[in-house]
Formats: sequence, C-alpha cells, structure tokens
Amino acid sequence: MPELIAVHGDITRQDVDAIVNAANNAMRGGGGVDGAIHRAGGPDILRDCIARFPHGLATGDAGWTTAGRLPARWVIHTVGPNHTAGERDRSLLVSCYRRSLEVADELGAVSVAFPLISAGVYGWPKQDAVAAAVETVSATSTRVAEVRLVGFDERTYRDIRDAIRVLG
Ligand code: AR6
Repeated sequence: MPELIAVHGDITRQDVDAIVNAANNAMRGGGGVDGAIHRAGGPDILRDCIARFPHGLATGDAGWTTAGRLPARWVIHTVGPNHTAGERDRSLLVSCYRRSLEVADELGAVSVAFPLISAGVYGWPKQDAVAAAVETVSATSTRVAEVRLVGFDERTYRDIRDAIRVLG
C-alpha cells in the first residue's frame, strides 16, 4: 500500500513521476484542474490526448499522456462522475483512483499526485470525495510508493490531512 501524504497547493507544481488530471469524457481539456494542467504543461498534452483518445475516455476509467513541460513525467487522466448532472454512483469515483493507480503501475511511476476528483465542477460532496480518495488509495495494492493528495485550498487540504490521520 502506498504512503499517503496530504499536500496544500497547485498540482501542476508537484515534482512526482505522474500527476492525475480530473478530466471529462471528451478528453480535450476544460476548466478547473484540467485547464491548469493543460496551461502549465503546454500543447503537447492536448496533442497526445487527441492521438491516444480519439473517442475520449469513459467515466471511471484512466489513461495517460505526456506531461509536456510539467515537472512530472506523465499525466494520468481520469474521468470522475458528474454529481451535479446526476451521476451519483460512488463506485465510479472509487474506480478513478483504482484505475489511475493501475495505469501508474503500467508506467512504472513510483510517486503520484492526485487532485480531489469530482469535487469541483462535478459537485461531489467534499467530505465524501475526501473519504473516497483516502479510503481507496490506502486500500489499493500497487507498486506506487508515494501518493500525494493535493488540496488546492487550505480547507480541503486540512480535510485531507485529517482523514489521513484517522487512518493512523
Ligand atoms: N491543483 C490542485 N487541485 C486543483 C487545481 C490545481 N491547480 N485546480 C482545481 N483544483 P475540478 P471535477 C481542485 O473542477 O470536479 C473540468 O472542466 C478543485 O478545487 O477541476 O472532477 C474538467 O474538464 C477541486 O477540489 O474537477 C471536467 O469537465 C478538484 O481540484 C470537470 O471540470 C477537482 O475540481 C471535472 O470536474
């Protein structure tokens, strides 16, 4: 099981093997963390998305592209359920973390940083989004040694930190 670390800040600045993107089914960029990753990583990420995901990506699934000029080597894209649009199946959210770690294993990534999938534009209730992230990552068998859960704002960071502490 990986070591879980709460981090406060911008995921695009994380010096890890792979960062995870909260993408959408079209896989052609967007707002939120998706927009930040494409902006910071440059056009190679979109070019790779078009080449590797001509038909997009299913909700709950994950796949990878180059990280362009980001410090990370790869971006692992995953698509969370859109709670606001009525997608409330928690197993899809759990699947995002599991599938992303599977892709990390395929790549040989040892350190991975996640944002809080579905917790922004897609409106998943924050506390449950934190619980799903912490529970799933800590229960997944993977060769990834270090997982950083990145809270963009101070409050989210503290929620993540506290949830990790409860695990002990
Ligand atoms: N670093 C870390 N976390 C961030 C950053 C950042 N730079 N920017 C935002 N967050 P969201 P979703 C946090 O909306 O809910 C996009 O348009 C944010 O505060 O990025 O899965 C996609 O293209 C929140 O806690 O992703 C999709 O259409 C978390 O990242 C849709 O939004 C996720 O918020 C996906 O929605």
